[in-house]
Amino acid sequence: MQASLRDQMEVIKSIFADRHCSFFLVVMLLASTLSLAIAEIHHHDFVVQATKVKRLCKTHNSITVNGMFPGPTLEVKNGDTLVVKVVNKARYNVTIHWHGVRQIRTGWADGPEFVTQCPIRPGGSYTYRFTIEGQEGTLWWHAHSSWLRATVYGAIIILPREGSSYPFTKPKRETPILLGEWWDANPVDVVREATRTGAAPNISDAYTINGQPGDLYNCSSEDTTIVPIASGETNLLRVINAALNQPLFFTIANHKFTVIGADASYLKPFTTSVIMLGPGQTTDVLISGDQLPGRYYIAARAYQSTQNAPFDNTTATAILEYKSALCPAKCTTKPVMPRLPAYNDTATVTAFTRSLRSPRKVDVPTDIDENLFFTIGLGLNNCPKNFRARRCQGPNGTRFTASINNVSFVFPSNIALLQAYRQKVPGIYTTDFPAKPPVKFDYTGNVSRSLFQPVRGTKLYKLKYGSRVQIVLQDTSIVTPENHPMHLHGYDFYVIAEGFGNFNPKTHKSKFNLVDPPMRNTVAVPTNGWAVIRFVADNPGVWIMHCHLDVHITWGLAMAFLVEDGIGELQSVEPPPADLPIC
Ligand SMILES: *[C@@H]1O[C@H](CO)[C@@H](O)[C@H](O)[C@H]1NC(C)=O
Ligand SMILES: *[C@@H]1O[C@H](CO)[C@@H](O)[C@H](O)[C@H]1NC(C)=O
Ligand SMILES: *[C@@H]1O[C@H](CO)[C@@H](O)[C@H](O)[C@H]1NC(C)=O
Ligand SMILES: *[C@@H]1O[C@H](CO)[C@@H](O)[C@H](O)[C@H]1NC(C)=O
Ligand SMILES: *[C@@H]1O[C@H](CO)[C@@H](O)[C@H](O)[C@H]1NC(C)=O
Ligand SMILES: *[C@@H]1O[C@H](CO)[C@@H](O)[C@H](O)[C@H]1NC(C)=O
Ligand SMILES: *[C@@H]1O[C@H](CO)[C@@H](O)[C@H](O)[C@H]1NC(C)=O
Ligand SMILES: *[C@@H]1O[C@H](CO)[C@@H](O)[C@H](O)[C@H]1NC(C)=O
Ligand SMILES: [Cu+2]
Repeated sequence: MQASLRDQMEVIKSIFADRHCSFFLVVMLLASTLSLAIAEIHHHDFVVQATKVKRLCKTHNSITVNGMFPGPTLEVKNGDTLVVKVVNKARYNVTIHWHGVRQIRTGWADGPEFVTQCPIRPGGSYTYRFTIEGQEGTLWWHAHSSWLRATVYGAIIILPREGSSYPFTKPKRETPILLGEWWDANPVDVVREATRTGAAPNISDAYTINGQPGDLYNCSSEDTTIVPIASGETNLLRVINAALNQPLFFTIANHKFTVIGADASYLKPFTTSVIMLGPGQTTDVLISGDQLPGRYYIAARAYQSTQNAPFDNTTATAILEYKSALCPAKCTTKPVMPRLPAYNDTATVTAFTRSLRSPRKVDVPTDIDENLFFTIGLGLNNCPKNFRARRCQGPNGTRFTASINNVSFVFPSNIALLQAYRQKVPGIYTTDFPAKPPVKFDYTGNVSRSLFQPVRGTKLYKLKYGSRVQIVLQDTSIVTPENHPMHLHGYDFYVIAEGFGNFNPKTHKSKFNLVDPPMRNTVAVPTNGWAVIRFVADNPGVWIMHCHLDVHITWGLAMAFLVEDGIGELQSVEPPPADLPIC
């Protein structure tokens, strides 16, 4: 049915082919069901280009979409189709990923460079076409090429479909809150320098809220983001962690949050004064204008789960401003500053993530077909004795690396994995990604130095269409334990349990929540701990799973699933679009 719906859309689109009209209403009578479906097709043009952006007293030639930083917000309804023509006028290769969009059968539009497509070269273009189905809430889009997503990102808002409504009282106002990370340098230079030296990349110079660092930074207070509210109203904040390398705490002075969704899935509402988001994650919260009219700081700063590693310890702020506070004209007092958790407050993170529940009983896959155990963590590559010291500036003359099950992922460089799979091009990848680590060890203990160096490889794990998959994601303490935000493309999954130390199948099964676990696309695996996720492999294609800390994906903390076609067209990947970039 989906295919015929798409065909009808194609026909209607050719009739209404008017690129200036950004979206239009299409009413479709589905002959097969005689039901009335209302879906829109939204056309957008994204021009990737260098733009002068001034932050922290200095102007940079940042790469943006349409000259905007952050980029444009895409607002759609559940069931709508997006057609985004991306034109690359920058001097870098680029791709765009629609983070969290399931891309059922449309893997060609997913975006990760050399996984589902070759990059859009400077001067080139590519039109991403996909339908958002069965998802509501907040997602986002970002570049999936080098570190361009530092400035190439924006919100995706998915409203309930026509005739349906929120599972909570309709908020008066809705505000996307994009948390970002800013370098007083070219982010592409920062990652290239790290790749050359083998050392950890330079830390950022600021965090941002909707592109602005806020009052606590030099040359920034004139442009601090203002979030309006009126006494008595309830507003929805759609919070997105778009930072490259840092999990962030987020809070507002004197105001409580009612958490109602994450990663475009609804949650059982609960209240808290602080939330934590790993990069890639989104959280929807309601706030009420129930405090004295005035100005209150909204603040974001680091949750730092590693010890002895340098990190950006600055604080981004925006201002929640009551409309009756008559600001800025008659506003003299400084906004109220919230108390933030300590940088290393893992207990607060644990309390928050343990509060996440689906609104009701959900259909968690049981009778697991694929029982996977993945160790995730860092590593160190030894350098030959006579190797130029310039290239081995990691700890003790090594180079940093990272891996899953001791395989450090190497991306192809002249074809995308999905293309290689469909065109049966040999020699690009193998399908022997290990289902468990090659060596059993005390993952979170004092790990022997002899285990630090992983092997490199482009290994995929093959899944039969429809198989029920469980993955235990186990952090290791190799080099340092760390909270890794693990993101799976093409799927949402249930997070059925998490804990600290080594996962123990005998004792930890009793902790599994098979009733109302939260559904996500990115799980923040506890530092020196583990998380268990489950999903049904019902979306054919090649789907990367990776740590959403860009520094870690750069070092190889990734792998990919190859999900085979099922039976018939509706269980198969669509043919590639004619304009799919080739290498
Ligand atoms: C990284 O930081 C070092 C030390 O501050 C600086 O010399 C270098 O230029 C920075 N690299 C980039 C690419 O900004
Ligand atoms: C802000 O500027 C002052 C004066 O130029 C300087 O001393 C200080 O280091 C700067 N602070 C930050 C956070 O850059
Ligand atoms: C942030 O880190 C710098 C450099 O390590 C340190 O000097 C400063 O005191 C730290 N600031 C805070 C608020 O922790
Ligand atoms: C967090 O950091 C503080 C100060 O740096 C330290 O005293 C405390 O022991 C740390 N807590 C944890 C749980 O590591
Ligand atoms: C580097 O060497 C020092 C001294 O031999 C040792 O204490 C430290 O643990 C080493 N660090 C790593 C990451 O291997
Ligand atoms: C970790 O193990 C090494 C030997 O494998 C030992 O030399 C070192 O003292 C141990 N460190 C700790 C903190 O137990
Ligand atoms: C990873 O593989 C390398 C090469 O076989 C080996 O030296 C290392 O000990 C392995 N590490 C782990 C954690 O399995
Ligand atoms: C850009 O992409 C092409 C493949 O389409 C690749 O050959 C080239 O190395 C890439 N350029 C950079 C700078 O990564
Ligand atoms: Cu990571």
